[in-house]
Amino acid sequence: MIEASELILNSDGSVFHLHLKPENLADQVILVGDQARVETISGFFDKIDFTTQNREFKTVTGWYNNKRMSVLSTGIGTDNIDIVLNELDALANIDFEKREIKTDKRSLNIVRIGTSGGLQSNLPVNSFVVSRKSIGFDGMLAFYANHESYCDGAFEKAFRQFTGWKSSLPSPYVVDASEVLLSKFNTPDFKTGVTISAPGFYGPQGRVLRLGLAMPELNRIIEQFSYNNLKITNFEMESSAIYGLSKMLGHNALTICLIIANRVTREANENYRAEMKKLIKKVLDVLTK
Ligand code: R1P
Repeated sequence: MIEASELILNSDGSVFHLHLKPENLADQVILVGDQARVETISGFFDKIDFTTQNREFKTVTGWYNNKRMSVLSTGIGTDNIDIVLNELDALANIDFEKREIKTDKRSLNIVRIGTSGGLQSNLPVNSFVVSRKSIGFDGMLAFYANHESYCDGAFEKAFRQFTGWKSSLPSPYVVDASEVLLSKFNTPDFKTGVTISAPGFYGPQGRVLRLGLAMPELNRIIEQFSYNNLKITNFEMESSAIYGLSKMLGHNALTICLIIANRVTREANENYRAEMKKLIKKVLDVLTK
């Protein structure tokens, strides 16, 4: 029995932050950071069954190409992802009436469509990047027992050594995407890469406005790093926790990002919404074909 304080349900029976009941959630889930992107995606739906919002967590469940899907906004950061992934899993795998874990487990397909900054000069603004692996600078997964067995320890070690990682910073963790989802996006429209999730937009991604950095050369070193022919391609703020918690809870996860800035060439496209719409349409089509 999971106590009321550990799994908080609202008086209407919905889960505490997401305000969803189990029947509101489709097996195909699309996560976005921005609430406005939920509207953009559900604008492609043929039919809408359900809409709700609490704080930054806005959800629309509907149908695209005869497939039911739920699109929901997570807000920014892996701390929000801890809430979203745990509550999505609770909706799928905990009986809310008995407050017990179900014996038959439901596995969700979780695809994040995000924006991101490029870390290689050959990755122009407006590219679509699928994250084969995510590197978490955020430290969130370390709060969970046995998380190491879901991570790529050899990659982590090589990265720490190459960068001269400072022990005062959270130790980076590395988790793989779902192979099943990754294979669907193996087409010329998408580049594949390795994505860092940072626990901040400025210092943790090497941006200097008024404050100096603990590791001032880190982005330049990251650009040089390669391991088993994999280069680090981009920075965003959610994938590591999505990949880590999905793997631990038995869900499939993949992140696909539109590159809206390149940190090496110093370009940015702040008017990215038309390109984002193209990416959304492509992803929806791949997921439903
Ligand atoms: C930062 O501006 C936000 O944009 C990126 C980052 O991961 C972070 O959430 O993704 P979204 O556009 O999906 O929010």
